[in-house]
Amino acid sequence: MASQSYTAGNIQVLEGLEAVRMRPGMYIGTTSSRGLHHLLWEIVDNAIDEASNGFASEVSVTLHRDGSASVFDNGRGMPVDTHPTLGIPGVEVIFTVLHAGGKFNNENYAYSGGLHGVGASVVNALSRWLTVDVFLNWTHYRMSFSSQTDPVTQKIEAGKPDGPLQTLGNTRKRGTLVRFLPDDTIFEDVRFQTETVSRRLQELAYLNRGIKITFTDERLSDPESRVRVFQFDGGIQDYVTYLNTGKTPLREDIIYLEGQKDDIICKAAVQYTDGYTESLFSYVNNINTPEGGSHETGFKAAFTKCLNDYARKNGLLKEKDSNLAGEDFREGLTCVLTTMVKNPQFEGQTKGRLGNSEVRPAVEAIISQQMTDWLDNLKNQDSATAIVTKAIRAAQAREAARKTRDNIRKASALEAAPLVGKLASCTGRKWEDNELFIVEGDSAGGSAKQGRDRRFQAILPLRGKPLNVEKKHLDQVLSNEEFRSLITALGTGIDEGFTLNNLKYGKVIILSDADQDGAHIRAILLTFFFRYMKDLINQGHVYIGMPPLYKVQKGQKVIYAYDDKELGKATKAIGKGYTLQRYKGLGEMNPEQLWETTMDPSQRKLMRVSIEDAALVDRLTTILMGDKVEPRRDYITEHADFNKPDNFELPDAQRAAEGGV
Ligand code: 0RA
Repeated sequence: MASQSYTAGNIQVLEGLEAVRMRPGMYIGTTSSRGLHHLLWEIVDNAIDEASNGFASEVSVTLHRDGSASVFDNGRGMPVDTHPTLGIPGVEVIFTVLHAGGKFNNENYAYSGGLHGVGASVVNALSRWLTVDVFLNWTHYRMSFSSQTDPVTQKIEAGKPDGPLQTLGNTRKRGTLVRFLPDDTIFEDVRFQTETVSRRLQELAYLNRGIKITFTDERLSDPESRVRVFQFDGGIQDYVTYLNTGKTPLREDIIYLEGQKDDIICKAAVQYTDGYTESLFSYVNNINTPEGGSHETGFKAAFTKCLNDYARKNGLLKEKDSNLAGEDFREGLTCVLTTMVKNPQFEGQTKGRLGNSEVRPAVEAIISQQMTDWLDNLKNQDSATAIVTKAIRAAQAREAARKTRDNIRKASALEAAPLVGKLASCTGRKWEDNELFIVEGDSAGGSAKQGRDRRFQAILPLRGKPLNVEKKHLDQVLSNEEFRSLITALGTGIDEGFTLNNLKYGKVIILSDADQDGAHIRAILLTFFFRYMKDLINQGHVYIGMPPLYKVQKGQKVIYAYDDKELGKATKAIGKGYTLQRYKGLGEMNPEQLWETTMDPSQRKLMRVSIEDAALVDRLTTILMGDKVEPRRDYITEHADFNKPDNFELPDAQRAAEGGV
């Protein structure tokens, strides 16, 4: 990497700081837990940029017991010399002037995180205090900032320097250490989530080959999980191996494609499994693009074309055969695609799609050339043939599925004949208000049918365990009666034929027992939605109903408890002489109880299902649903509880009490 001389003069100055506290949402999107983590990502991204541009080899992130977070990199050290026009040290500019930073003149850093790049000053503005230690030229410098109340106006001014830049002494270290305490008057919740941070750092370590990222959570007492080190010398190839944990690869080798065209760098790692689903994870400047965009389009076009050409050239496709579809070549494919782009434009509702049109032809050219080389290589002929053979089979299955799907569409046009006797529909006309309960077992289904409010609650009982969709082709899923009922009931169609507009229920609620079997059924249903109706989850329509585990009763007074902690509270509240009932299953509750505890909107607890991190969910569904037992058992024992508190929907009554909508 170029060793130009960097001075504070390189930093462009655009505007002042105050605005950030007035409208934090404008800068970090939200003041929820997500926004809080955004602060940390901002500082982490800067450190990773320093490393990925070749100036640092290590990044350490620490969550401290006082609630602060710190990020260290062993890079060049932020500039401490005086800014030519502002007359203050470079670090001070970086942390007090909005939009300061080399990121705006693209000279110092070739590529940097586009979405998070709001600037370190935003982090300072939203922190109680922030300190930066710079180790540079054998000297240890420090500057600290904090919120201060103006003695005259009594206004809180955040991010003010506590004093001038200090010189603390000599050091042999090199780099930058930033530590900050998020302001609890701004954020709803100021606790960093161990797993959220850990996951993101692991992802960054995969995406930035070789960088050693150390994560320490000093708040944890368990020495095993306190310190985690992420370093992957195989980069995205290691990422693909990780994503395929629990899957069976078709071939051992991972196809690795890499190239640069103009300013665009593109890398892809691809491995086929014997499964049927497509898992393509794309990134731009280290930021996930779950909605795809021009880089994905370019990749897919090149990949499909190269493989079709290969199939023809080698007689696997005959003259009379039509080309295979892109999706046929992506069945069972796991791919990580990462692109570096200058000035990325993120589009779409969640800014999850890359808009830059110049990226498509560049990626297409890089992948075409690289993939052609790979296919031409003699040692890859077996793998190439296996890929084409698999795609041909996928095309046949797709045709079979299309026929079945058409049949289902015709069936639902005939007033959902196959549903008679199963679905108890509701009378309400407003789809948004209507709820579909998918209930485990006929007996619980019966109670639910009797206990419900039929004006807006529909019940679909499921008999036995549904088909495990992870291991099945779409046409097999479609010929399964339980799933057909579900698809017909929802009204949306499935997979390519899915249209959210036709959804008949605002909430789709999975109701299964709080035991192993129940969890399994829930996982199968979630996998089904995840694979074939992803937007149902993305748009927040899927919920998990939470039946209580205990009923504590004394005379007329009844308290339901949903876990052991609540049970403790309940028994204390109700006093001596209570009776305790433990529910083993939904089927043990009578209709009134089921209504009261699990279905009544004013009392029940629902958990909204979200796809925070598609890569994680994908890996989890494979581990939980795939055919390898080992990773599944390991996962379940490690993470017995994957209900994230963020996702709880409070009962209406409680919500009103807490002043929510
Ligand atoms: C030299 C010049 C500039 C910044 C840095 C070094 C630098 C920034 C960070 C952020 C985290 N660690 C760092 N280490 C070094 C200013 C010009 C620019 O922002 O590109």
